[in-house]
Amino acid sequence: MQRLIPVLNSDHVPLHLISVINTLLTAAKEISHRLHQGSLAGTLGSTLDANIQGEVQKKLDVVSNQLIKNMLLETGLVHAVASEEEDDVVMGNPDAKYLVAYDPLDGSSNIDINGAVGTIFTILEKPDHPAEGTELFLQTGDEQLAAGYILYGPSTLLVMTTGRGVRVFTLDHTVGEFLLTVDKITIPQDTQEFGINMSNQRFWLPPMQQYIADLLAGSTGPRKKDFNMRWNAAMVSDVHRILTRSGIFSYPMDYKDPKKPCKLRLLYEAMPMSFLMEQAGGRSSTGYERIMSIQPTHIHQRVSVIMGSRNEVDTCLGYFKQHPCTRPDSI
Ligand code: AFP
Repeated sequence: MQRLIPVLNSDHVPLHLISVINTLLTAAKEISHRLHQGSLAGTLGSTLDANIQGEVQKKLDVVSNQLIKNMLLETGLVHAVASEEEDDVVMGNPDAKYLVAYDPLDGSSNIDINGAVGTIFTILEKPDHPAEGTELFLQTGDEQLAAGYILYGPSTLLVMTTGRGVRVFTLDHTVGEFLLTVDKITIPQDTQEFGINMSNQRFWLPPMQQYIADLLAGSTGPRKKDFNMRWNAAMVSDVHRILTRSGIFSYPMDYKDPKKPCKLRLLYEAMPMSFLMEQAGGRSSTGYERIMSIQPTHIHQRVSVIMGSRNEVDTCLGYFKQHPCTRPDSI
């Protein structure tokens, strides 16, 4: 099986970009080890602090964030990093050209129940025009150079793209190398499986309520086929299921907390996952627009997410067209 570096070389990925990706994976190997140690590593449980998102930080959120940030900045190849766990952008080498935005431990509410969690990352280039701080990262998803996630499950997987399709690498713990195990992912265009947090159903916009109601009606309803549901409460795990066997995943905007109508973050969750979805032949939308086209206005901006098998996402988007409701400003 091929190791990561020769594969990225064959994809004509610049050497310094390969180094940045490899550094992320060095941090990921340490995170994987600490997760698999569980209680023995003394890093389960929560801290007494909350991040800028207002979420209580798990001890491993903090540890993972520090590991990734420090290792990336030590390379001298990174101009700045943005993280779910950092209020602001952290500047690196002013002469370097790569920007890295990441969610160090997505799904961290699963840590204490031994559930799957992951690291999500996207790599951008410092813009040609003068820009500082958060402005550096305000680029559309189409500007991404590379994106992916490391899924810490029964096996530790790297799923990534540099714009030439989606590949899967599996960590061989015996030699500490990520080895190519899937050369190219193509998502089936149709599906019978959906992922959404049903407890928010009464807060969704009417088009999403109607779309999901028709899925639940199954073969007795307008879709004339039954659907299965899965919800892992970790985007990395739900997205990996879709990349592996089809599906549609959504965390739509809802009126549960008017101050926070959307949950998922655009820069370091929705954008990288949308890059993977489109590279694998899928679709990714807010319900009103392609996520990869959105011009971010803030590094912690949230967005409504509907992504997965192309034909199923198009069917869902049809409900937003058929049931026009006033488009909320927030999505
Ligand atoms: P945490 O990292 O706080 O566990 O949140 C994970 C997440 O951002 C995303 O990975 C999941 O799809 C979504 O939240 C789950 O949200 P609910 O807990 O509301 O289902």
